[in-house]
Amino acid sequence: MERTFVMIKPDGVQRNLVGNIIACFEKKGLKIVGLKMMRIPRDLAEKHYGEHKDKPFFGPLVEYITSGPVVAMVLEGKDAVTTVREMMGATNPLKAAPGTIRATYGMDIGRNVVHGSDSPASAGREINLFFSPEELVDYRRDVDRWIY
Ligand code: 3AN
Repeated sequence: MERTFVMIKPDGVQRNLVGNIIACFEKKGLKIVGLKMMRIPRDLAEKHYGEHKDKPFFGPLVEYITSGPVVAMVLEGKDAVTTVREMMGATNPLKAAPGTIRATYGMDIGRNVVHGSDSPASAGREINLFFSPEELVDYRRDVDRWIY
């Protein structure tokens, strides 16, 4: 089974969307194997968004993501990376397909509520950045035989 890194960004926490967003992923069938609330230290934010360091929005992006607590999680399931990306919708909430998380809850590209890894390679990198191996829980769900 594939794993992906997902984060409810500071706007999602401030707007009381944590439960709704986690419920979307749970109801879909994804399994939570890691979950924590945290404040992102500046150096971790800069590493996480390293690929954007030359973009004009890099400074504001780091400011925003470190501005308040986030909820970080690792979700597991068949094609978890693509499944989460499809459920989130396009980066710009205005372009996100109706029914996606960003279309439902977002208004602005700089406040798009949720992050999800864009490839299995990014997922591996981001999971390692945010979670230690002991924080990830290996367990079996009987319900999986009804999901797959
Ligand atoms: P995604 O989160 O959909 O993978 P990326 O990796 O292109 O999108 O961008 C990372 C984050 O940077 C986005 N979630 C968004 O918060 C921010 N971002 C991307 N493009 C812009 C932009 N043009 N203006 C402001 N913020 C942006």
